[in-house]
Amino acid sequence: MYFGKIRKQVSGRVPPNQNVTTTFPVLHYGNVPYYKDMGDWSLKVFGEVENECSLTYEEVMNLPQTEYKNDIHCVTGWSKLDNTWKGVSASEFAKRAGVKETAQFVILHAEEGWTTNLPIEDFLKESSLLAHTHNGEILTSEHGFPLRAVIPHLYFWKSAKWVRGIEFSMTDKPGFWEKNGYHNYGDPFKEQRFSWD
Ligand SMILES: Nc1nc2c(c(=O)[nH]1)N[C@H]1C(S)=C(S)[C@@H](COP(=O)(O)O)O[C@H]1N2
Ligand SMILES: [Mo]
Repeated sequence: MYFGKIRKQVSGRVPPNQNVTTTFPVLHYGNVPYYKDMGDWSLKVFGEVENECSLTYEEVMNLPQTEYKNDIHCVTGWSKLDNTWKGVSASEFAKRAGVKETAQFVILHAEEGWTTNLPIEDFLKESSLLAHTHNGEILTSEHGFPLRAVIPHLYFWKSAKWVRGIEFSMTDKPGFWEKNGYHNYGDPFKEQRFSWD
């Protein structure tokens, strides 16, 4: 039946035990950074790369820009559909720095030493980006201004806000939530919420 089909499609988009919200909740550990002068901001790309580099805000904004529409899924149970993000493709940073073949993991470093980890294949996926804009608006400080990761196929805690460093690593380095009981990978469709899932 027509209706049944539609419903099935919609539910297929939402991972198990998630509720769709039209709001945009704010979730994080620690303080929101408010920048007065973007001259104090930089993004370091380091680790298993040929050319470690530090990019200014202006340099990041002048990199090739990309737009991607996706759904996001927070481990606390909300999903938000149809987010349009603008920013720089994650693979652009890998290309620029010249990632070595020895790199197997990416560690995203945010303000206050907060980190999260993911396999390099997940970071280099076409849908992964470092975004500065959400649904046509520059990110608010609460949502990660000036730059946040968006890794939509994993639970949203992997999408680090206030990113200041992209580390390519030979070894995996569990980040803040991963050390505090969350799953190391975090596939929402497999409900990999906690380390024991
Ligand atoms: N730097 C940093 N990034 C972070 C977090 C954090 O504590 N610090 N929390 C994560 C979690 S648990 C979620 S659900 C999302 C929430 O993003 P939002 O506040 O924009 O909805 O940010 C992720 N990124
Ligand atoms: Mo979260």
